[in-house]
Amino acid sequence: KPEKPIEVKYGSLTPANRTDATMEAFRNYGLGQFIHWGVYSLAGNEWEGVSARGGAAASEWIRSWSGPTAPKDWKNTYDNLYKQFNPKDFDAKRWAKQAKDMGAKYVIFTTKHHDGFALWPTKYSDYNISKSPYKKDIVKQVVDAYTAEGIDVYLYFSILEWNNPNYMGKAPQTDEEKRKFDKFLHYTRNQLLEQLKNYPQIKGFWFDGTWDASWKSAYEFTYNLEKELREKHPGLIIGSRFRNDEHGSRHFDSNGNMLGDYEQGWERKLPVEFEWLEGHDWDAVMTIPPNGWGYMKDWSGIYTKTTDDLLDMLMRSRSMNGNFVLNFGPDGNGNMHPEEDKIAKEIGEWVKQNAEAIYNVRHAALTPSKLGYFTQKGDQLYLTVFNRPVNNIVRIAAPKNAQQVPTTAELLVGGEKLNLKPADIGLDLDKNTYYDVILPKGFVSDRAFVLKMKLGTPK
Ligand code: JFZ
Repeated sequence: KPEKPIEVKYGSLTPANRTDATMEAFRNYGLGQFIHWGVYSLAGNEWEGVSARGGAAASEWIRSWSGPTAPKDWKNTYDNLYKQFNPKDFDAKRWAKQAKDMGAKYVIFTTKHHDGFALWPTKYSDYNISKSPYKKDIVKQVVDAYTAEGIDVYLYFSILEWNNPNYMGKAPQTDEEKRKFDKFLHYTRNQLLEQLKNYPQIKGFWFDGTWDASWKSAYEFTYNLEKELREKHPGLIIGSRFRNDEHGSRHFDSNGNMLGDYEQGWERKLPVEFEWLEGHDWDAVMTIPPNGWGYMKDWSGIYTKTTDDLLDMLMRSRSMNGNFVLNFGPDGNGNMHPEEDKIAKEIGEWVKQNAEAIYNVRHAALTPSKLGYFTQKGDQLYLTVFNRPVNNIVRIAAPKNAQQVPTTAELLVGGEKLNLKPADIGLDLDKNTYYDVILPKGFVSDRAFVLKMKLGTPK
């Protein structure tokens, strides 16, 4: 953010922290699902001597991988794989049911990843699902099935296309390049308007592949396109990864105003302190393996996040006003990885029991706890305890000047009333006052558990 505002013509088009009902619903989602599905799902992370295995490799990028055992014409082989795309077990209703049972309130679905293959029958390119043996519109099935379950749909859309001759990484220079890239821009606009027209139920777009100099040079076009999309689809939600201003500033314009409705930079990472967010709306998207969003056959030899890891990330996100979006990479037949099935089920069981602490909650103005994460709804305070103290006393710190402090406590699951008392530790240690919640004798919990407290004025 500059000391003095500078001139920005193609800056932010929307106010910070929109107050309309659609955006308010976004803030209340809590948990979302991401799905990466496409031609790369057929290949998984190993195909004909090409390997996208290990910590950093991402299977949806397998087209870009090479190596000594790769076929010479690997990219061409990949670009013809869609002729085998015929997912015999694909059932969008089954996915939607699983997402619902997991507790997801929104889904982000890859309609077209970097390889350019469209999972809907787009009129603007032949490289699409209608040319595969499967033929049917996958995006429509996903949109309909999730909508029927009451789950809001966001469409993932990669701008960057690896095999599109009109796409280039660098800013177009020659007249020929300019002509080609202009074609590409209009093609992109057509596809987006086509999606809005075909799938009017969607709540937003999740843009990706917008980092190249070519797209960055098209700031006037992308500014007008964002405007047009919003006019065509009132309430549309777009993250900060769509475009940049004329100074090349991405996510935020040169005056620090967010480009879009929520911060879209939290990709496989989470904020540590609430203050980092400066009040922005945000979500975090997360893989179960270290990296890799598309189907990975083999999960051995890498650390894959556990249900407890993921619940921790969910509640950490909620405690800082963010949504947590967990990625799934179904295989080429349309089946989730068995481990994903298991995790979805386990998350769902926990989320169902502790829903009150997860949905429609906000950041609580208490001193962050090392034992877990606070969330708040009105005068209800929740502490989800991940690190249970050996003495069974959950000590809570409230700033000395706090308007509201915990007055009563109970276990969220089961409702057992707990003893809560001010902790007079006989020392003026810091800026806090302390309250102790005593866990009942014999209390056991396999996973994190939630303390529900009533907030009131300090005595
Ligand atoms: C992108 C894709 O390249 C990837 O395949 C996947 O779809 C993911 C969700 O998005 O990867 C990114 C994009 C942006 C960042 C990191 C990885 N980023 O801003 O740090």
